[in-house]
Amino acid sequence: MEKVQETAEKIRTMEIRGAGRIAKAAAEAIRDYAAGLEAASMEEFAASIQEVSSFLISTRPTAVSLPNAVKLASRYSSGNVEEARQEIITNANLFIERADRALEKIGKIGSRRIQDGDVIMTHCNSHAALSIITTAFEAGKDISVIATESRPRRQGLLTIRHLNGFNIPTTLIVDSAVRYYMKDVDKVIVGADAIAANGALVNKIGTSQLALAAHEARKSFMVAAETFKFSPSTIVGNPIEIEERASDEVVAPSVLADLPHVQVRNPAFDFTPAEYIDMIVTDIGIIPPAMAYTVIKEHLGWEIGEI
Ligand code: RI2
Repeated sequence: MEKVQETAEKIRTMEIRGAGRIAKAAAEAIRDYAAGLEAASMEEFAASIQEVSSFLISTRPTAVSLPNAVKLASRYSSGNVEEARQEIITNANLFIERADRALEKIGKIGSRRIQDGDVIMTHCNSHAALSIITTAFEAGKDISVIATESRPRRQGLLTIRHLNGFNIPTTLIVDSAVRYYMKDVDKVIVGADAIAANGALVNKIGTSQLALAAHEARKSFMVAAETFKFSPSTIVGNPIEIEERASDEVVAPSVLADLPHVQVRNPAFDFTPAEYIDMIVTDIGIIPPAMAYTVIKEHLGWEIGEI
């Protein structure tokens, strides 16, 4: 349980972050917990797995990759403790392998849509979006990137470091400069924390303003998302909860001390409606947002949603 708590704390404090990495870390935590779990009966085993699963899922509310990973990794059908344990270890490992392969596939598929000379704008720090960009560059395409700072946690700084490591020419801008620079952009590529059954995207706060500006300027807006970022529970009517984080990420508490009439809001994500999305690059191919329901139902297995 100690290791599970450690992983949960790292996810909560965002030491482990990015929807894909959170998912992999949770699958690893479940696997290792199951491997060492001492249970006198199947009931005890099931109750402990259930408790740890709920605990991990409760760390951050928005990225659907987290409950999807936990549910896929912790599946078992056997009524025998040793067999169920082995099933969880196998399922968790399978999930982790598939997650790694998914990033490669997204990179390969998405990079075919990138052309020589493209200027790509990206937001926050998405490993899936970066996979497309770096794969295209490594294939010899002459591209450059405009990366947003992504206030308040400034994950854009991770993005510019990553791109610099690949020798990709990169410009860092503040979030409010997105529309100003859109005229120079050919394609916008962002990641996803969740995609709803209606094709709406949930991603880092500010994503929807990139989408609006791209739409206005007739620039292509691509989303890079593994299939485990699609939300089964939206099919059965559950809304995706937007995480609101502490105000001290935005402004130091001392600044607010003598401002009793001021409150700070700090939503971590926003919604981008499907109509602003040209394509979603997934590990099973490029799809229009209208196909989100099909991905959930036919590929992901929508029974993992809570009905
Ligand atoms: P990958 C991140 O959320 C960003 O919103 C990013 O676009 C998304 O996860 C997907 O990231 P946060 O954990 O899985 O920084 O593509 O709040 O890396």
